[in-house]
Amino acid sequence: NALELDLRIAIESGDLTLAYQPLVDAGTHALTGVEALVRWNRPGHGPVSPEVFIPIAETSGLIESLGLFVLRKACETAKQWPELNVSVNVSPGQFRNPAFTDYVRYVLKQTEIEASRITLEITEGYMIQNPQRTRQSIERLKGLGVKVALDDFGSGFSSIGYLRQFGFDRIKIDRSLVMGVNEDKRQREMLQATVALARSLDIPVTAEGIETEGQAVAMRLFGCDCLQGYLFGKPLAAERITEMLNELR
Ligand code: G
Ligand code: G
Ligand code: MN
Ligand code: NA
Repeated sequence: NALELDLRIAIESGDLTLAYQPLVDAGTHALTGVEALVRWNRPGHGPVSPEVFIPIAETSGLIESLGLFVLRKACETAKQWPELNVSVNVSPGQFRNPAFTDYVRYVLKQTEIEASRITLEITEGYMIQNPQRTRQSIERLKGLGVKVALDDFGSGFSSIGYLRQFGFDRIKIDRSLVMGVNEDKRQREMLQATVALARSLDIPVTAEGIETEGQAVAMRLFGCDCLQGYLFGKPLAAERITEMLNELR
């Protein structure tokens, strides 16, 4: 179909861009990293959300080249920001590919980025279907020196058991949970317990979707060491991140 064809052309001609959303220290609110988020301005149509085109890339065999583009671009850009960690989303279709570790190794080498500054974010859906292979893939990726984070925790079927068994370096609490932290007592208690549990396994926790000071204070109090959300910054062009760093330097 037309959308798929346009997407194919966009990937081949490098017509996708990345936006970078600030990640801040929960205590000082200092910028510590960014999450890369892919953007596509479809000619003649305007911006298309990754929520729309990532699933299309998954079913049409484009996810590998799209993912490779995003990873390479994020690693190249990260070289300008030696003080920041850079997170990159990995979709199930990429993660499922047995060659995924090989191409991560290749991009790390090609871009000469320090592997420990890269975090790969994985959502839980795939893990539950293939726990054994997931564990192996995570181990191999960690062997390359990159960090691996569990994204969108609490949004679906994630079980506490996975946290321990898969060796994640970090978990990211889903925005849908964080939203209600100061409104609903039950949700607040569940969030608190979830963060405490991750902490008891020595896994650092990021809270996503922070939009108010109240949410920032609460999530810090519960033990999150890193915060992300519109309160600290929307996804921004790379140039804006560079400007922010220049003001701090
Ligand atoms: O950037 P935005 O908030 O519109 O992202 C919507 C969804 O698309 C989120 O779930 C986000 O994780 C996902 N997404 C954004 N960029 C990428 C990417 O480069 N790769 C993958 N696999 N998912 C992405
Ligand atoms: O699934 P993932 O966590 O990768 O999704 C990232 C998406 O969440 C991005 O599309 C980003 O635009 C969106 N996002 C980030 N912070 C906020 C926020 O504070 N509020 C809302 N509504 N969306 C956010
Ligand atoms: Mn993410
Ligand atoms: Na998320």
